[in-house]
Amino acid sequence: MFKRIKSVFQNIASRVAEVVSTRELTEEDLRKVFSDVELSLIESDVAYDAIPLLFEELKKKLVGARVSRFSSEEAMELVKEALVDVLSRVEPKYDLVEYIKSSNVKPFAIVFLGVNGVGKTTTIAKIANRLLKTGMKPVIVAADTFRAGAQEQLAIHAERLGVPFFRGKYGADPAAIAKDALTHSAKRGFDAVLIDTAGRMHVDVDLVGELRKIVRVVKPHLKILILDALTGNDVVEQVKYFESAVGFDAVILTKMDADARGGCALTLSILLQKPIVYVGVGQSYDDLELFKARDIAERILS
Ligand SMILES: Nc1nc2c(ncn2[C@@H]2O[C@H](COP(=O)(O)OP(=O)(O)OP(=O)(O)O)[C@@H](O)[C@H]2O)c(=O)[nH]1
Ligand SMILES: [Mg+2]
Repeated sequence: MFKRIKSVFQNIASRVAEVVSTRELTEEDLRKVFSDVELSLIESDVAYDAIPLLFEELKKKLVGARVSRFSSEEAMELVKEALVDVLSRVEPKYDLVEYIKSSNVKPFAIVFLGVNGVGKTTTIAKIANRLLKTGMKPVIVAADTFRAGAQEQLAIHAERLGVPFFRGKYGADPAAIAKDALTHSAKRGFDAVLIDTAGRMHVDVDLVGELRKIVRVVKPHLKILILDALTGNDVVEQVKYFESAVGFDAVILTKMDADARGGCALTLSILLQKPIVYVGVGQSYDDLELFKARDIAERILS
């Protein structure tokens, strides 16, 4: 995991260590280090636009720093703390599932958004699993009446988890299905309604209209954008796209376990300004973890 970004940050840290063990680090020193590693940062999926901001953040912590002589460990620690600061910008204040449980909102409606294949359906199953474990009763709704097989896939998860499942005919109005599911869930005392939507490609204007309608009709308490850590730089485009299509409140970053580059989380922590409520770390239901800035910084600089 994170092999690429790891080697870039180890390089930054050792270069910083070299300086701070003899004298205070200047802005110029750091600029030099950054210009040397810029390409490697980009190759690790750190978005180009994120680099100047990353520089500014590290500058706050590192410029003027001085450690005792020959202590490269202390210098590493400084870089790690700087990284924790950066990643903390997207760390959630609450565990979402705990938050739903403690809110008085019932049923709590969440619409999940994201382009094709990022892991929406899998993540919904993971969230349902987490809700079940805290004693809540979720229902799952397939508001994807577009892609063949989408509803069956969700139905299989629902059955395995023992969670009620709502679906409509192919081509039916997803907003109407979602609304029905919500009304039904309110009557039956369910705690949360998890709404899966069709994966949207950038060019699909019709699907944008459909998404807007779902949001207008359902009035979800949360809209969560699912992003795939393997997407690379396009992740920034996806954020912009969904922001302008319907907006969203939080992100779940999937496939972190398979991410050899590692820059995606860093890019998001700089450009997103919304919390990453969970990260996906595998294909089974329990593979959903809280986003913890310190854990990730430690994985990068271990
Ligand atoms: N390794 C790993 N694989 C994941 C993770 N999350 C999802 N996947 C896999 O990614 C693939 C796509 O996941 P789906 O949940 O079907 O994605 P989707 O966004 O619903 O796709 P569409 O409905 O086609 O838009 C599946 O093979 C999942 O098992 C994760 O955190 N780690
Ligand atoms: Mg799906």
